[in-house]
Amino acid sequence: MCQPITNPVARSLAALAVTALASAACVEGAEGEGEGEGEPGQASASLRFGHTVDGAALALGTDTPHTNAAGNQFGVTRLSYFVSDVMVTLADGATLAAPGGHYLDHDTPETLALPLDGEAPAGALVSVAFVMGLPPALNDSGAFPSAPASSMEWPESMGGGYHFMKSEGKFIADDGATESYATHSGALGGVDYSFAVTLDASALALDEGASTIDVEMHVDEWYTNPTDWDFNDYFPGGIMMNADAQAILKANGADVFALGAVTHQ
Ligand SMILES: [Cu+2]
Repeated sequence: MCQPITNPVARSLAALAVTALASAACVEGAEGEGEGEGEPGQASASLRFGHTVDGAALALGTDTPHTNAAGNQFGVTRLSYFVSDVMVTLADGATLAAPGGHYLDHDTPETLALPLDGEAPAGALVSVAFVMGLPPALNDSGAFPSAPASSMEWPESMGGGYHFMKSEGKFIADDGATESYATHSGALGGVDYSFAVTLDASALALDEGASTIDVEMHVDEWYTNPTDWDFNDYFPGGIMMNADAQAILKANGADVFALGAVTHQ
C-alpha cells in the first residue's frame, strides 16, 4: 500500500522530487496488482444497450429507410422493452447481477445504462445473460407503477402484466400505402413468451475498476430467422391477441442480441 512520506527531509526541494517519483511508482503498482501480491483488483460493470438496423445505429422517425427480410420497407418510431434478471459471469465463477425487471427505451438514454450490483475480481468473462421480457415471477400488474415503464401495461382482460416490447413504426404496405405497425409482445392466455438470452463473452474481460459492456439489439432480426415476418400479414391490425405472432417473435428473438465492446472507464 502507499504510505505517506513523513521523513523530515521531504521538506527540501530535492526530497519533493523523490516523493513525486515514489508516488508515480506507487500508482503504477496499484494499477497492476491492486491490493496484495498477485491478486486481481476489483471490477464493476454496467451494461449499455444500443439498437441497430442492418448494422447501422437506429434512428427513430416516421420515414421507412429499412427493408426487412420479407422485403417490407419500414422505419421505427418507438422502441421500448423490458430485460430481466441480468447476470454477467466471470471465468472464476464470480457474477455481477442486476436482478428484477428493467425498462429500456431508445428515446430515453438514461434507461439504456444498467448498472450491475457489486464487484468481482477483474478477469475474463464467460457470459452475459438476461431474460428478454418479464418472466412470470416478475410480470405482475402494478409492479411498475411509474411512467414511463407503466406505459407498458398489458390489458387485464388479456392476463395483465406488461408488454415485453413495443416496437412501433411505419411500413409500406403491398398496396403502396404507408401504414402503422405495432410489434407488441407479451404473455398471452397464460403462455409466457419471454425468453432467456445467453451471450458468449469469452472474448472479453473486465479490468480493475469500472467498465461498460455494450449489448446491441439488432432490430431487423426480430423479423427473420427462422420466420420472415411480412408486416402485411399482421398490420393494419394488431398482434397482441395473436399467439402465433407471439411465438414467431419469441423464436426470431433468439438472435436479436449481440455483445459489443467492453470499455474501461
Ligand atoms: Cu400492445
